[in-house]
Amino acid sequence: MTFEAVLEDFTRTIEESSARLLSLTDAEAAGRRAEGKWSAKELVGHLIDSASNNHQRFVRAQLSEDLVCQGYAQDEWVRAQKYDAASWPLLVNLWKFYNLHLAHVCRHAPERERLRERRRHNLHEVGWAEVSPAEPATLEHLMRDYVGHLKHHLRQMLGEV
Ligand code: NI
Repeated sequence: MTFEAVLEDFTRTIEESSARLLSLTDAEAAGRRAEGKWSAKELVGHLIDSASNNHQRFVRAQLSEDLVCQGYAQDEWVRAQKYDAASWPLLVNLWKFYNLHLAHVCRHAPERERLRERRRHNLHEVGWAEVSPAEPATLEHLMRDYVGHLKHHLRQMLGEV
């Protein structure tokens, strides 16, 4: 898939999924599918954390030589922010508009930065899909990986997206 097609799909996914998520009631979104699993509120919270961390990465990568990114302890982040006690429409809308901005950031990253090969990276540690530390990585790779992770969690919540 071309990068342009990835971004079109990303934008359509944000619009369609946010509408479907907003049709859940607050109680439905707070309910757990299984003991120890995240509720929909916590999953969207996790996606907000992913958006905010990757926002930093997408911008910082354009201003630095390497692609060494800070990680975050995802379960602790979800717990610390009490996503279960947050308003469902607020969470979904925050997720939606944050991601529409990220689509804008991805679309406008200069191609030379987006495709520049970076020998020093830690995508094998912070990325969602497997990447070899021995191979150079690009910012586009990180952006595609971000969208892949987002769609993976939406499938958990909504089925096929
Ligand atoms: Ni995740």
